[in-house]
Amino acid sequence: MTGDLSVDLPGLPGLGRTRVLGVLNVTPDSFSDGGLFAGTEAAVRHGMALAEAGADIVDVGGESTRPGAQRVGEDEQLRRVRPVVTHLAREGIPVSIDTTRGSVARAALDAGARLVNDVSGGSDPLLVELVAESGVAFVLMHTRGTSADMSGRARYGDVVTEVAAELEKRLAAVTERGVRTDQVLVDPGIGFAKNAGHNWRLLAHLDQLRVGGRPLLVGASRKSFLGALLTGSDGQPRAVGDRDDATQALTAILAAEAVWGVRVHAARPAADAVRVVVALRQAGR
Ligand code: PMM
Repeated sequence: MTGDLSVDLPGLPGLGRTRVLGVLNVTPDSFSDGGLFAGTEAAVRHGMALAEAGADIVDVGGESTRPGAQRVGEDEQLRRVRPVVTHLAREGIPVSIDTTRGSVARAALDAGARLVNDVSGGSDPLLVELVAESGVAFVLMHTRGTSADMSGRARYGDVVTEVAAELEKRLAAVTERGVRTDQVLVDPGIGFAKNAGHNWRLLAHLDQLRVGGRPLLVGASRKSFLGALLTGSDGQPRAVGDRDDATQALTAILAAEAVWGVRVHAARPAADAVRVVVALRQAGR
């Protein structure tokens, strides 16, 4: 199965295997690693460690998107992410910028980022314009509403067909504004306006989510549906930091399904899982 693996994106030619995006949240409040890498120096060190551990791309974000999180102003986001992107890009590490704001994306591209990861699906016209003008690779993610109100919007008849239809609409909207289809990666937005059941359904039907024939990025790492699956004998969800084994299991499955990329907190187990899949695929030829 080649799936998304033969697809080239601008600035990110195909590797013939699933890519690992390492998460670098330069935030005090992200749900799994909030506060750990809030300072520039610690963030840069962690970004380099992610790359060394096998991340193909380091995804730098300056605003937590967890349900109910406060919005972060432009100046503060820039203060958080710009020096980190600059430093990592200078080290030759491919960087993506996780932002919904055009101004932040612009500063990150100027600082050397190669991919714009927008969890709002193109809500800021400035960001869409920038992506169109620059021709950079672009992650178009599915969500509904904002982090303040998305939990209440997790209502679907058939989640797979509705998410696919809404992604298609978003894809049409950004291509109408000048983004080329071949710049776009699509992402079902695991945990964004979805409950655990919705997330599992989407993961079980990824083939229907490659809208416009575009490759998939999936971010399931450490998310709460895994915590809920791994409930302990005390009835409590498994703690965030203890969900990497389940994340790794998913990575292996996603890599075997030939998704373009996985967005994960722990790079080494993900990179190892991808290598296992590659070895099996080669042995089966
Ligand atoms: N999830 C989070 C943040 N950014 N970007 C994409 N493309 N896909 C995701 O699923 C996604 C994302 C939230 O997770 P975090 O707080 O662990 O970064």
